[in-house]
This record gives sequence, C-alpha cells and structure tokens, in this order.
Amino acid sequence: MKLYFSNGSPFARKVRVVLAELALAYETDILDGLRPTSSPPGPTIAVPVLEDGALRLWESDLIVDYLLRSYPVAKPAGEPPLSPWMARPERHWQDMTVLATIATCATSIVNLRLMQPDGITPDSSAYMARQKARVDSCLDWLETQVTDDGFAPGWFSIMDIAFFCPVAFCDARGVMPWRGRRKLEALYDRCRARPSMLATPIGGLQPS
Ligand SMILES: N[C@@H](CCC(=O)N[C@@H](CS)C(=O)NCC(=O)O)C(=O)O
Repeated sequence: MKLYFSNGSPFARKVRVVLAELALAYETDILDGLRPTSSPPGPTIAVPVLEDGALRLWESDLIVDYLLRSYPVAKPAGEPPLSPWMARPERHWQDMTVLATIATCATSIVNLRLMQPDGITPDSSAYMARQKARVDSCLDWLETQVTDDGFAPGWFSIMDIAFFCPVAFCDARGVMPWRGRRKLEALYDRCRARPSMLATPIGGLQPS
C-alpha cells in the first residue's frame, strides 16, 4: 500500500492513525503544503489518497471504511480496542450522521486555516465568519452526542479519531478556540495519549 499525504493534513492523519492501529505497513508519498494542481494523486486534488495494488481511493472516510473491511484484525491491540466498523450496526444512521458532521466541521477548520495566509479571516470575511460559526455549531451538537466514554462506549471509534484529528490541527495551528465543551475536551485529552496518535504528529508549520 502507498499513502499520499502531507504531514499537516488532519484528514490524512485519520487514515494514518487507522493504519497504525491495524499495524499495516505502507509506503509514503509525503509533500507538505498544497500539492501542485498539475500532478495531483487524485481528481479531487486533495490528500489523503491510498493506493492498494491496482486500487486507488480518495476521501478519508472512504479510505478508512476500505481499510476496516479489507484488513480486519482478529484481536486489536489497543485499550479500548479500535472499532471494527465506521458506525455501530445498531446505530448506523446516527453514527454516520456524527461522522458526516465531524467531516463538515473539519472542512471548515481547514478552510479557516488555509485562508489565514491571505488575511481572509472571520474578522475580514463574512463567509469565514460563517465557517467559524459552523465549527462552533457542529462542536456544540457533537457535545450533545458524545458520552463520557467517547462516541461509542467501549471502543476507540472512527468517530473519536475523526473528531480528534481536526481539533488537534485547530489547536496546533491556532485556528480558533474550541474548548469549553466538557465531554469533547475529556475525549480529546484521552486520545492524545494513544500510541497511534503519538506516532502521527502533524508537525511543521505548512499551511495545512
Ligand atoms: N473530504 C476530503 C478532504 C481532504 C482535504 O481537504 N485535504 C486537504 C489537506 S488537509 C487538501 O489536500 N487540500 C488541498 C486543496 O485544498 O486544494 C477527505 O476527507 O479526504
């Protein structure tokens, strides 16, 4: 397998964390910052992109779903164990809605960051103010969905990982304050210590 990514990308980090949790080896194609539009690894001109043999996939949640289905582990090593699914079978639509909300929130966090160097901020742009409001609104709603034991109690879930990666990026890049939500903060602090998180620092100060 080969993963195209940048060290800063929170979407790529989610995939890297899952690869680490599944103990899967992979080659890397790392380019920090934005890749040239002339030679992207996929048509969305975004990372991550995963190559597995003849198959090439993009969109981080799709890649994670592919990994979980293609490389299930009999006995996950971590505690709590990595969930073997994207969403709990008995709460499929609720969990998929949580994942979709996190993805939307992550996109707004990254957009806020990517516009910073051009001086386009929530103070100077009504649309960036809307992106910031969207992040707050998503996080407020996620706080109502998460438990004291994460999004899926008893598991280190893809929802937990998908939440942690963009919020850690938000912290590291000083995008906007997000704290003040008790359960999300507790989840964030628990995730930080997980070996797969420690093994995938976002590093650098590149734009994304
Ligand atoms: N929905 C995509 C988002 C991927 C994404 O936006 N990646 C950023 C890096 S964090 C990127 O490559 N952006 C390139 C661009 O904006 O042109 C996913 O989940 O994989």
